[in-house]
Amino acid sequence: MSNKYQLPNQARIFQNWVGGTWKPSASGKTFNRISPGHGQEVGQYPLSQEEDTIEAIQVAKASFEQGLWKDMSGIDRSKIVGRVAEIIRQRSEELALIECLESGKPISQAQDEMEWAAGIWDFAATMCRHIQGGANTNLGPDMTVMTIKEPAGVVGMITPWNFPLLIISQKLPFALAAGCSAVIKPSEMTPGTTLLLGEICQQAGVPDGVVNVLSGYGNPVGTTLSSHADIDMVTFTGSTQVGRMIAKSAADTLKKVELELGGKNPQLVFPDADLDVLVDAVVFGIFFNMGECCNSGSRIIIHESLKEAFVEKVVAHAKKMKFGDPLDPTVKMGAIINQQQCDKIMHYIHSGEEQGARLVLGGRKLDTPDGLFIEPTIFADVSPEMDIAKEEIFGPVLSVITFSTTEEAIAIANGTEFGLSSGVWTKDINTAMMVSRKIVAGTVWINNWMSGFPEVPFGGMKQSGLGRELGVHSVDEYLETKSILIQTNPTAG
Ligand code: TXE
Repeated sequence: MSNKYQLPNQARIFQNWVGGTWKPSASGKTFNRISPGHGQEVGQYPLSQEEDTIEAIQVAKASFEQGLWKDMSGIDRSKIVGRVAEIIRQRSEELALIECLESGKPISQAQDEMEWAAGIWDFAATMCRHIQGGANTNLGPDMTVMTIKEPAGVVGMITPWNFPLLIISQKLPFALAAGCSAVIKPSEMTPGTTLLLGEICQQAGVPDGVVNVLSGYGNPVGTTLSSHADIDMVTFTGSTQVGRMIAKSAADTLKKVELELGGKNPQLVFPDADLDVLVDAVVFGIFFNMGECCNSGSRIIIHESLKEAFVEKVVAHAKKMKFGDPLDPTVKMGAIINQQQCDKIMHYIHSGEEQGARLVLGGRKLDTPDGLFIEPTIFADVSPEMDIAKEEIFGPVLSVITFSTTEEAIAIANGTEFGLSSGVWTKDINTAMMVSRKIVAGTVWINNWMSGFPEVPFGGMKQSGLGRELGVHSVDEYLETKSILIQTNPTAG
């Protein structure tokens, strides 16, 4: 099979997107990105500082106050947001290649991600036409109250490296549907597609200044966004640790805060589950995107009667998965994002061995000259108090834990600081529903893992986040409610 995706001969040069035009950083300084799958420089980006960030905030604020976007009718905003989806599809090969090279993810998964992202813009386009408030005439004959919806203002958006275009597409189109302006800081590992999204928005018809994108580091760009008085709301996806810092920093100016954070997601497997269906979903759920996924199904909590059969099947299935060069269209698992993340994953693998878990697959970092690869890794005989059972590894490491009673399974599932996603595998609807109600998590998948639709809300309980993305109510996160109380027949005294 010929591969239309090739490693480019030279790094692509990117600029910031501010006020509808490409701009270097004020200092002229840049930083670069080495592809984790090939060890080659693939991008150069402006090293933005506080002054670049403040300039972008002022541009966004001016666009908001001028009302070029927020005062446009929902009908017109809907057409423009829908055109963004079309352009993402038209440019999907270019965008997928950038994501594959910057992140190390397999090209086939990068292609799928472009289609998911476009699908979210399609959905958000419909939401533009559903922004409306209410009226109350139940407060006496001379009192009419209107509640109207207004955009929250200028939104700072800070995103991670694991699904760059998808994650910004869970935020920006809904903010645009609400009428907001935005300043966006993608991860310093993977800024390329988000910078291009600024240009795509302009091509679709978003007025200049409404969408601004800056490349740079968490400090100073992210910290300026989370603390600046002219940012009305901050939305963040990333680590729980940085999420806490952002919430604290936003507190000084009492911004709205929306956070999508980490997960240590359990899948509960009951004795009547169909092991063949389950094994396929488990392998996908843990090794998809190299396990660098907040929704990674990293904990299997399985009834003790199924353990040995499950371990045998899951290991055999995982061994069939091809891993290697992210540009190979048949590869299912590519490179780890960077050396630091590799070290973190290897630290957890060693801790699993030291704390007495049984390594049944993988466990090694491969010494390739130009890439950061860790084998698909599975641990059996994991107990709930081990670090690999409690902490987010964010890598291709599956932990298999056993239970004997349903109460015990639920207690193990709920026994971490996280509450993002979860799963239940059983043919018994009573068990499925009872467990779903008792698990503390924003999502429960029954007999599937990681299905998702723009229509379905997504987000975390406990320390996995604040607020929800996607779904028909996601636009509400970017709206303020104003109550207007109208007295008719006013009388003195
Ligand atoms: O994330 P960070 P990193 C988890 C995962 C991973 C760990 C570290 O466990 O191993 O986080 O990854 C910006 N103020 N997840 O270091 O640091 C930063 O520049 C404002 C889970 O990449 O959270 C980037 O744009 N912004 C996760 C973004 O925050 C700051 C996805 C995310 O960076 C900042 C990724 C600050 N003080 C990693 N510090 C998920 N839930 O999907 C950094 N940033």
